[in-house]
Amino acid sequence: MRHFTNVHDIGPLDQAIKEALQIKSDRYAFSDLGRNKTLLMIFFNNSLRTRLSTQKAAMNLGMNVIVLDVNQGAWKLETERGVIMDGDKSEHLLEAIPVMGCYCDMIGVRSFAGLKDKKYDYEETVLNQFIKYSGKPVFSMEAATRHPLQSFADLITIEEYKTKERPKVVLSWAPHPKALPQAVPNSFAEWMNQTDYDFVITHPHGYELDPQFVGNAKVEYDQDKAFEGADFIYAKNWSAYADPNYGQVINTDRAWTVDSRKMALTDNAYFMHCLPVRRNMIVTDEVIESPRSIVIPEAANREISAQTVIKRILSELVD
Ligand code: AN0
Ligand code: CP
Repeated sequence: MRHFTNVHDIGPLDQAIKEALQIKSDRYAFSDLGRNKTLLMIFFNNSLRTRLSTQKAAMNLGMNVIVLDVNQGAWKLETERGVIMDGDKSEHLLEAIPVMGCYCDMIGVRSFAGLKDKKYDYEETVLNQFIKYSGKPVFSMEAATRHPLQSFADLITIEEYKTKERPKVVLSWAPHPKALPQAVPNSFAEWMNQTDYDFVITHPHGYELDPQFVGNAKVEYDQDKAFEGADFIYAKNWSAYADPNYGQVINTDRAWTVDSRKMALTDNAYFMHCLPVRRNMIVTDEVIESPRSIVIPEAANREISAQTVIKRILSELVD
């Protein structure tokens, strides 16, 4: 694997899960693989889990790690080509990217959707520039339309906790005061579509996701109905995808908050969320603190998904 930006880059999922579980059982087995190799992590947006888990994963493989928060200490970067740079941005991404590529063997990039220009976001303009101009393998640490390291960790978690061959997995929209990208739900749906789980998406009218990610999922507008018999509830807020409301908050109805009444409709489902989560907006204290909440083991698996991806990229590096 050279680049990792979506589910298709990782090949057969049963093999990827097997490899991930092997890594989890002995995470230092390949601690020489990354010797004298450097991972550069570039953050255009905030992070807690991705930053820590990816750095830990690289360290488990013996790598050196450099982290750059673009908005803290680096020059302000222009990302659009053709702009007359007479404003506050001192450097263009088209120089910054190949320079970054000089100092490392692979690059992880976090660059969220701007939520203003759907075409710019959905063409993955920033991530693709890293792939094109860095000269190095690139993996996504959440880009404009997907968060594949999260989705891979989610899949590993479901595989560990499922008690039925074909569990019912429900992705539920939940309210949030600020506009959030569609990357997490898009990506989760993309990965779930590659499994044979019974996969259902529920959200209010107006929150339809891009059909390329919805795939074969069943879309159910009645949240209670969607929750019936579920084995896993995966809650997430996202802003509207459909025009003319792209990137906007069109509903903050707290009737969609995941609470104990709704969880009682499920088949004793596990509760999942990628975190960070706003309590009593997305999910009540009671549900997230309940024994069926697996948000912490889910977050712990971020180290495992990152290590599997970095290990595969390292294995194919040509010196
Ligand atoms: C981000 C999002 O929704 O994409 C990151 C989630 C992993 N969340 C927030 O910005 C709160
Ligand atoms: N789930 C996740 O990616 O969290 P961070 O934004 O804290 O990295």
